[in-house]
Amino acid sequence: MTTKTITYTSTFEEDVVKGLTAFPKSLSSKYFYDKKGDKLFQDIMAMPTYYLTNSEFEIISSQKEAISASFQAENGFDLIELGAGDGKKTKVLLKYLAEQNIDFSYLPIDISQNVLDGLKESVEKEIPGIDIQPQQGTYFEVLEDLASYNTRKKVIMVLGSNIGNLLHPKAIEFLENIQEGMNPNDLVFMGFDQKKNPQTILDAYNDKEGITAAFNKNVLHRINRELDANFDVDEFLHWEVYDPETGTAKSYLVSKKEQEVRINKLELDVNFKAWETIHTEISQKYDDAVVSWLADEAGLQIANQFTDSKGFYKNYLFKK
Ligand code: AVI
Repeated sequence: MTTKTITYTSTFEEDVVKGLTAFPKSLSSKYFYDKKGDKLFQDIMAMPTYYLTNSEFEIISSQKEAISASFQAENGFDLIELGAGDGKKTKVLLKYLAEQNIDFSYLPIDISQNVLDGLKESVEKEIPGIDIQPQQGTYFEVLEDLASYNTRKKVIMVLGSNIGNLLHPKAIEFLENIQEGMNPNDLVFMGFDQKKNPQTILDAYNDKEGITAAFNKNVLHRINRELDANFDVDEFLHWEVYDPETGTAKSYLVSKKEQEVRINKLELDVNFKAWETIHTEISQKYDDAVVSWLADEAGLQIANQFTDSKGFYKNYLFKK
């Protein structure tokens, strides 16, 4: 018998093999975000049922004075934003800081140079004179460099409840990596979506228009395109569950029938039984006790918190 060894040319390939040959099957939500996935996520953020955007926008708009006051330092500060995106919410804060003549630099960090170029252009147009220094890279690369940004106070900002896509041990690791790059006066300003009526959460992740379904299924389109596979995407259902006890929302793709999928580039055949699942994403919802536990595990403390009028969402300020 001869066994063929395939050398994987990317972690995407490796993760697809691992995820689709495991039981139960899974694929990481980080692979949702190609060009089409980025656009679908923008569309999700614009849906009224995806309340996270409006809640965080309300917090920043209505409490910008108090938020800015907590960031300020004698020699000014560097506002480092991880996963900057289109900056819609951040711009409200940046505008306010600029209007108050507060001394700060804005360092948006994103994996996509495209996103950063667009952001720089729009920020400079809307806030003339702002000191913006985009940095391209993954969270991991940037966090490694964080300790070297040592000239003045750092405020590290992560909006959008992005931390919710990590299981608790990974979330602690992420917070710990940030903490390790912080000096005693540095701060973290981070959004955490809160536990609430389970129906509100299900509606946010299972819209009638099918935008979230398309976002979830995009990972299959991506495998088809990039790894020369033949997923019949219509033969998979988007399915969302929310456990109000743990606060974990989970997304699945469910095979509607028994089927075999060929992934040519990986020389892999994947068999699905009828109603077999691929777990694709978690979107964790929090309360104060859990956030305080995560912070504590990572060597951080909650210094302040800001919430919206419905209590749907919170931005916490952490210190070392
Ligand atoms: C980016 N992330 C925080 C979003 C979330 O809410 O988990 C991604 C998303 N998934 C489905 N809808 C939005």
